[in-house]
Amino acid sequence: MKFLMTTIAGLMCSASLAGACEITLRSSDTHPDGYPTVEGVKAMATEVKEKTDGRICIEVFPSSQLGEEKDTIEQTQFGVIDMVRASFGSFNDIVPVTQLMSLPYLFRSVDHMHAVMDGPIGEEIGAGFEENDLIALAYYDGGSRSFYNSQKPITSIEDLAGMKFRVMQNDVFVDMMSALGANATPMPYGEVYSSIQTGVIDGAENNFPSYDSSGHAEVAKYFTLDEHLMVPELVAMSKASWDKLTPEDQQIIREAARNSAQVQRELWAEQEKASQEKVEAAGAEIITEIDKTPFIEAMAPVYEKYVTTPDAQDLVKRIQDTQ
Ligand code: GTR
Repeated sequence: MKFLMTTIAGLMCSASLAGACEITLRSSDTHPDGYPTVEGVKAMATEVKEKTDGRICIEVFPSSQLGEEKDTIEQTQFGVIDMVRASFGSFNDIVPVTQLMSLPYLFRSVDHMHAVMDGPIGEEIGAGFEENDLIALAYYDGGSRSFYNSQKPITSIEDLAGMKFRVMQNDVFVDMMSALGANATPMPYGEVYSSIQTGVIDGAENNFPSYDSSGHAEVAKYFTLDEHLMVPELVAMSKASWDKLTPEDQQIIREAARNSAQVQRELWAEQEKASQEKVEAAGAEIITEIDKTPFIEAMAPVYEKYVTTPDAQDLVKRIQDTQ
């Protein structure tokens, strides 16, 4: 008992030395603890805590504890949640320009995506979130997304005909599936595992770390590396929470978020490799020999539907021209 009292007194003392949290920002993520995006925001939290002498704390809620991605984005807009880390795909209905940024085969490679997002285009797009009550803080890596399913190895576009795939809840991805001759079933991430298991859908599409950590690899063992999507991922803050901060604290948060993107990208590169190895060892069949040309060509109607205004055409061209 005495030991316990001394320990508690010691803890209280060190807490007051470090400074108690005056502001606690709640941050949501769909992924579990240990996933690169969760660890990225935790690294940001450590830096913010240090630089504010413990005044500002960021508490990360992993595994969709605060809700599925689209709902948590809306809650962040309203200031119910302070921060969210989510894919651009989930922002499509809220921040229109993210639709263009989610177009299939828009980015040639992950390096191309980084060059675009880390340059003036990324700045411009980030600034656009503000009119939707969100502050874009940092772009994280989500690698490339490919199809996986429980039925058969897919080696060509023809193999997709009539199959049912879960996509994120947005129109671009539904249209992408139709253009490929398949059927899209939009649904939240958290419902995908059981939907594959019970045969409601044949499969889904994602990157290796998600395919692995969600357990989808257990129920859909055929993975085709067609890399149809490279979608930026974002750490965003509620404008309502942001506006309550002093300009100095805003600066600390912005910088810590940017620095955390470097941490996240390094963790991402390691996790991508580790997850691929893990799912392969567990029996997933990875089809790497795939001609992407027919997939890319099939996307013409999707581009025609979404890249309509001169501004949209200009943005897509600037992205394509970025080296
Ligand atoms: C993951 C992404 C999540 C979420 C998920 C999904 O790769 O990191 O933000 O978008 O995919 O498919 O819903």
